[in-house]
Amino acid sequence: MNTCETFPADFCWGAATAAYQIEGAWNSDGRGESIWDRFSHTPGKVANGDTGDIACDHYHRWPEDVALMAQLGLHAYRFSISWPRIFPSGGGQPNHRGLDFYRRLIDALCEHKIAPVATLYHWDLPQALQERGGWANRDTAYRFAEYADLLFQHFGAQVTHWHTLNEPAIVSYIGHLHGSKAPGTRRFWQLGHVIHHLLLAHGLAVQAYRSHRSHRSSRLSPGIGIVLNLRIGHPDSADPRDKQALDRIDTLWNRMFLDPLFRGYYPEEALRFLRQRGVCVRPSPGDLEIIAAPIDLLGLNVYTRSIVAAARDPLLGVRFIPPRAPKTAMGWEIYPPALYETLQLAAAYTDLPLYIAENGAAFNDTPTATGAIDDHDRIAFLQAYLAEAQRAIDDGIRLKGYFLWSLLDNFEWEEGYQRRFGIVHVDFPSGTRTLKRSAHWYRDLIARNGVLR
Ligand code: IFM
Repeated sequence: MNTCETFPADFCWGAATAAYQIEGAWNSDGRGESIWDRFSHTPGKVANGDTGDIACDHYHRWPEDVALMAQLGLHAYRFSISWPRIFPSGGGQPNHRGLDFYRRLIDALCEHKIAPVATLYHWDLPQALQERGGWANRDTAYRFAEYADLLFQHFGAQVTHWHTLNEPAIVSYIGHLHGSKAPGTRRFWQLGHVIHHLLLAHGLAVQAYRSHRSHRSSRLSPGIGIVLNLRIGHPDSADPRDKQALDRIDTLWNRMFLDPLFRGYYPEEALRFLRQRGVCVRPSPGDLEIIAAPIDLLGLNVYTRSIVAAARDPLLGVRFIPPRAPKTAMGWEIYPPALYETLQLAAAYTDLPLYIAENGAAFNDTPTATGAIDDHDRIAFLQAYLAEAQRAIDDGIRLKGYFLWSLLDNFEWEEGYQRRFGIVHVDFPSGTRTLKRSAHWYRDLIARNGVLR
């Protein structure tokens, strides 16, 4: 007989998306160009030459998407706001047609009693700001604070949670060092400025939020935080050099963000390592106090873990070993304890309410002859990760909610449309949405507030 493992009565069940990945309408209603438009329009950057020009056409189909969310019984919806829709050239006069779009979306969510959870920066910097140095330029942090301030003024009464940045480590290391994501630069020497200005932007936005807040009550108590993708790693072997490589990754990827946010300093080992390679992190007086100002919640994105070995790589001196265990279509190892270990790492830094802001998997979903999508592999993945969420709650970790990535199949960055993370299938040529089996499973899970085992 099945047993049902229930979650706390006030647990929040949601789903997540991001503007560039679903909206499309890339040049409609006054929207400016973003670094992702520029990147995806550059031949060779994205698989199959895919772009976010149309994506899921959510910009036009949002009423249908909100209806789907209501059908699933979501308590909350995590979406991101496209900065170039609001400030087409990064600053100056706001674009009212952009604000109107989010006004309509947020109103509709509220009408359906779905709490809006808005991310301010999910990677789509206005290209105009990139041309002035992007995140390597300190001024971008101030432009971000102005943008955030405007959104708090417009939507502060309805948006329950604000996330300042999504995954600043990806923006820093993959966008500015590895170069496989926009803006696609490989300027190691700029890395320290990029990381610091992202964190400063976060802190300045928190300051702006505190200066005018007004909120309705909902299942979520209102607040602001940041979303990190901490890297859970294990060494490839017992060789102490592999352990050292793992520690380096932990310092550069995790502690480089956690320490300034929660302790008010950058980790000395990271600063030394970067300095030896000509990378400087130069906070101005008062910056670290701004960055470490109290927040209300912490979001965590969890997918996999990394197996790390020492390598002769001149930059970081590490190598990521391909998984030997089962993996998703992204090539990422299916490793459910990553969810527990991530929460544990976060809880060592803070006793704030924690949210899984993204968790999910891409698989090669194939519709049956009748068009149904029986994504048992995704359901098994989610079930195993949610068991770890339950374990964390049982162990006293303050996990308050879970956002499944993703509501819809969407534009998976440099992988284009070939990777499907949605619990709702999107037929990209026509835009037709079809609930996968996992969507029905998630709806039932939400209704009973627990996982059947
Ligand atoms: O699609 C992305 C999302 O934009 C950020 N977190 C990871 C997801 C899967 O790669």
